[in-house]
Amino acid sequence: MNVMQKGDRLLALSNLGFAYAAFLIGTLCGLLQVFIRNDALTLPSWLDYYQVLTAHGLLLAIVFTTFFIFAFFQAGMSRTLGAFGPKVLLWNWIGFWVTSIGTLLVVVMVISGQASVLYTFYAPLQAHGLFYVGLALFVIGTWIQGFALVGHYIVWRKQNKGELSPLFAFMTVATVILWVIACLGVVATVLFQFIPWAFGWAQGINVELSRSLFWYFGHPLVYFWLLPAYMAWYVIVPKIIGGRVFSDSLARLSFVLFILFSIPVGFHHQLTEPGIASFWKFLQTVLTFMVIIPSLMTAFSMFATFELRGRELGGKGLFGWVTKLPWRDVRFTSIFIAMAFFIPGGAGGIINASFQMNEVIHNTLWVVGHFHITVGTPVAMTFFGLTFWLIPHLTGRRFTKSLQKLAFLQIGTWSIGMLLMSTAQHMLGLLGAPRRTAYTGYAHEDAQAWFEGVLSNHVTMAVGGSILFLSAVLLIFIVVQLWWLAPKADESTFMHFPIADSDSSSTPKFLENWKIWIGVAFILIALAYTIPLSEIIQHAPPGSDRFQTW
Ligand code: HEM
Ligand SMILES: [Cu+2]
Repeated sequence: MNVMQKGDRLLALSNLGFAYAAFLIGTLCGLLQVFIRNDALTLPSWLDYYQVLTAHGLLLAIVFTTFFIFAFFQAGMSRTLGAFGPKVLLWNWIGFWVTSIGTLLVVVMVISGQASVLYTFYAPLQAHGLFYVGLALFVIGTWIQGFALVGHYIVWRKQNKGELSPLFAFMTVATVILWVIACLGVVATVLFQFIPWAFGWAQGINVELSRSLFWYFGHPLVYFWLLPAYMAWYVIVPKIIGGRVFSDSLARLSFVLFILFSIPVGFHHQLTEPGIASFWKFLQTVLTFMVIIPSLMTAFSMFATFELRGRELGGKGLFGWVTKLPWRDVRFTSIFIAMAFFIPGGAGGIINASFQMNEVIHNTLWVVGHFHITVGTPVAMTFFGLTFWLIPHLTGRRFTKSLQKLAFLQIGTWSIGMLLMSTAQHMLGLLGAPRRTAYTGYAHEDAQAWFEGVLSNHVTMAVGGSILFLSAVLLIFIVVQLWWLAPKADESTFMHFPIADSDSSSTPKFLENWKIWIGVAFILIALAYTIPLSEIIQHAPPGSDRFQTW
């Protein structure tokens, strides 16, 4: 069994520390938002709602997730394929620093009030040029870290010719491939459209092209968040509960399908936009729904693992196995609750992606409710669960009984807070409350009355948001304890964090033939995007001027 070296652990911890710093500031912004929207708080004149909201979206959805994901990948790759060589370690560090510098540049521009463009930075809103430079550095940094991990994998494959790689490594490589292909869109729009435009080297900007390139990236971005959470579900949870990976080939196939079906689908975020013929929206919507296949494969494998383990432990009858699962282990329970949130989250996603129903919820608070029960809980709470076991293994400290109790309190409050906040957001959205608005007191009084229900109420949303923020602070407390203060663990145990063994003896080799899958991915992308993008370029209206509304 591999033992993680000190350098590798320091690297993972650095990414993790960055992630949680962003998490604390980001959730504080969230707290401000719920009070502003409910008219209980007015910001001082030097701070603007859209500045806060930009920080919230970026720090949580982009910075927290990405840094956490790389911490997880680095720890897991070093653990499963062996310690990083000096080159791999060096490139990981270079990547980490480039990502960090990009992030800091973006944050400075947002704080100085020159980039209140929200995390989607839609043109023709225009931020300071350095904001886009920061974004570009961020992406390049993640690519460097990603390629360093792929390099580590290539070395392993050379040394183990003809063998399938461990499941964790396979999934990491799949996620990095998805990320690199997805980022091509955002890199293209940032480098060739936003930077020349923001620095004044080019006059107008093709708004529809920039939005389309953004969403070419923006949808697979959600799979870049989800796949690491699925990795925890597929390869960590079975180990924690003492079970086994249900099927190695099914797990690999589902990841391959996620690469194929998560990219050529960005138009489902643009269903209300003119300039894209409805046929292409239809085609991409059909491809969107294909993702249900690997999603249900994942759900099936999880429950198969749970049931097999519950029966092994003596569970009888149709559901007797449920009670046998290790509910008192917070590392399992947190992730189980995270999965449960994904059931309404996924169902809501089907609604959002449906042409006609999208008309009802588009740009309303419903959407905000939706992503808080997808990325904000299933992904984030899986990461919390991972945090509870990852940090002790990186720092050599013990996850004591009292910390475990606090962790239960933390996931409990996060669940309750999120249920309140997201239910209120879904309901308010259905009744027409817009998203991305500070305070909606301008509506007609009859419409205002719709927002005075028990659940359809901005106050309910604020109560949920406050509980969530308390939960976030509690989590930071636990992180600090596990990092610096908890009692030291026994040397011999601490560096082996749990990763389930999987049996790949009957897994077909072609599943790890990346050339095939990258090829198929590009064919699908070309089918879905070539014609509509060339139409957007050929029939473009005059480019738009710069707008700064703050
Ligand atoms: C203390 C916990 C949190 C609270 C109170 C909170 C609250 C909010 C509120 C009220 C909005 C909507 C504002 C508006 O549309 O006017 C919002 C937007 C958003 N939240 Fe959260 N949130 C929290 C945690 C999270 C987490 C953990 C994530 C992701 C990992 C997240 C991601 C987002 C994103 C991406 C937006 C959209 C930003 C935009 O429209 O540009 N939030 N949040
Ligand atoms: Cu999407």
